[in-house]
Amino acid sequence: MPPSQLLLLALVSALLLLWRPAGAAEHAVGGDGINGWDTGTNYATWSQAQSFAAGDVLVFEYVKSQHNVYEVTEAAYRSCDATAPADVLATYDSGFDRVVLPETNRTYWFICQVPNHCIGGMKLAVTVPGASTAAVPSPSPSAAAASRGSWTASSGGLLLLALAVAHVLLVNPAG
Ligand SMILES: [Cu+2]
Repeated sequence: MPPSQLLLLALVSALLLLWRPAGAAEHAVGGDGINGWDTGTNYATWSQAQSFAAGDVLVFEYVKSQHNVYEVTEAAYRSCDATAPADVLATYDSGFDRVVLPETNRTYWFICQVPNHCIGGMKLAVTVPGASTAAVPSPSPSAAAASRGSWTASSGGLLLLALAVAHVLLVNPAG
């Protein structure tokens, strides 16, 4: 395969990774792949690099029976102790768990409940921000949709630009 085609492939692949359809985004916890949810990932760093909106989906992917996902209270998240039933809000153990973040202005707390895994770092806090001003409790659905829409439009522009560049490179290969 000539270098120009490889470049095009790389460009398209990169754009596909960046691409998000309008509406709810999916977040592969810890990155794509079967070991996204494991003991070797810094989830504070991962979470800070994401931006979450109400309706977004967390996807926890891991080897079933080696890990699990417990949505817990903040206290249980901080102590890594989810033995009190009242501290457990939801549990998942399919190995491919999709968890919707329904509300704005709320932090969601997750741990792996397998012994010592939470202490070992398998704990995730995700905050869905509220409105930017304190006077408005939550953004209206139309405002949120408009903001998502413009984001998608700018992605579309980026895609077209990159395709145009790739086309020029293909038509006039440097080498
Ligand atoms: Cu685990």
